[in-house]
Amino acid sequence: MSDDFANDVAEGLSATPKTLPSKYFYDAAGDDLFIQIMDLPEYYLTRAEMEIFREQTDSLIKALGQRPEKPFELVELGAGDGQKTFHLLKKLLSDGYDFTYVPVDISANVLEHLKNFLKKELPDLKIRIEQGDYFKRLKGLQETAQPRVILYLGSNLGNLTDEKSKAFMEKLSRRLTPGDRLVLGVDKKKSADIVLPAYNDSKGVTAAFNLNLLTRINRDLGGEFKLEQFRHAPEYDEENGIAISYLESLVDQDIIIGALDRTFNFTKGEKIKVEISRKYDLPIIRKIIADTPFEIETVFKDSQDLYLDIVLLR
Ligand code: AVJ
Repeated sequence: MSDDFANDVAEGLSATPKTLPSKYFYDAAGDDLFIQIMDLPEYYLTRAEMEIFREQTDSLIKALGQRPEKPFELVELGAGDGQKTFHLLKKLLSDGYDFTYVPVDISANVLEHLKNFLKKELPDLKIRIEQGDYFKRLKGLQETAQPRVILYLGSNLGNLTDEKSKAFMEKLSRRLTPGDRLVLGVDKKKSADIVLPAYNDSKGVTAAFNLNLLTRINRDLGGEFKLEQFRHAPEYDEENGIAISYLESLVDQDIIIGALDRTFNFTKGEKIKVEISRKYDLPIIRKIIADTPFEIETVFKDSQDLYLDIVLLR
C-alpha cells in the first residue's frame, strides 16, 4: 500500500504537468474532512442524492427489479459513511427483501464505522464488508449465484476521465450477469456559480482536504512540504463540465521526499493537479456506456434538478 503510494507520488510529481491521484485523499484525516465536506452548505451533491434516496425510495426499489423472496446482493462501491444507502436498506428490510449488503471501500476505518453503525441501527441486516481499491479489483464482486445490484453513488465516477470511466464500466459489466443492475449517482453539468463554490467553500474545508494530501506525503513518505507554501486552487471548465482541483506552489521551492530519495522543484505558480470532478448529462453517460452491455433503464432526479441517479441494466 505504502509502496503503491510511493510509486504513484514519484510518478505524478515527475510528470509535466505534475499530478497526484485523488484516491490518496482518504486517510483518517481525509475521511473526516470529507464527512465535513458533505455537510457544507456549498456542497449540494450529497443533499441532492440524499433527497432522491429519501423521497423516492419506493420507486427506486421498484427500479432495482428484485423480488422480495429471491435473495440478492446489494454491493456498494465506495460506500463511505453509508448515509444515503441507509434509507434504502431500511426500506428494503421493512418490505421484506432478502439481501446481503456488501459495502466496498478503500478505507478500513470507514468500513468499521459503517459496520458498527448498521449493526446498531439495522440489527437484521446481513452485511459483509470488503476492503479494497475497487478500481483495481472490483473485489466485492466475487462469483455469486445471486443477482446483484451495484450502487456507485456520490458522483465518485467523476474522479475518472471519460476514457477511464469507459474502461471501468466495461470491466464492471464483465463482472456482472445479464439482469444485474447498477445504480449510478452523478452530479449534473451546470453553471460555474453553483459548481465552483462546492469545491471552494468559504470555511476552507475543501482546501484543508486537498492540502491533507501533502501532509500525508510528509508523514508516510518523509516529505518536507510546507503547507503554507501551497494554495488550493480549483477551476471549473463550464463548457465541458469538469471541475479540476490544483495545489499551487506560492514560491519557487525544492521539496525533499525522503522515502523517494528525491527532490522535486516547483516554480512559483506551478500547479499540481490533484482531482477532477466530472459533471454529467445523459448524452455523456450514453457515450461512456456505448461499448458496454449496459442500458439506461430508469433515471431519477432531485427536485432542484442538480443530480441524477441512473439505473442501468446489464
Ligand atoms: C467523492 C469524488 C464525488 O469530486 O465531488 C469533494 C470528492 N473533492 N470535494 C467530488 C470531493 C472535493 C468528491 N467525490
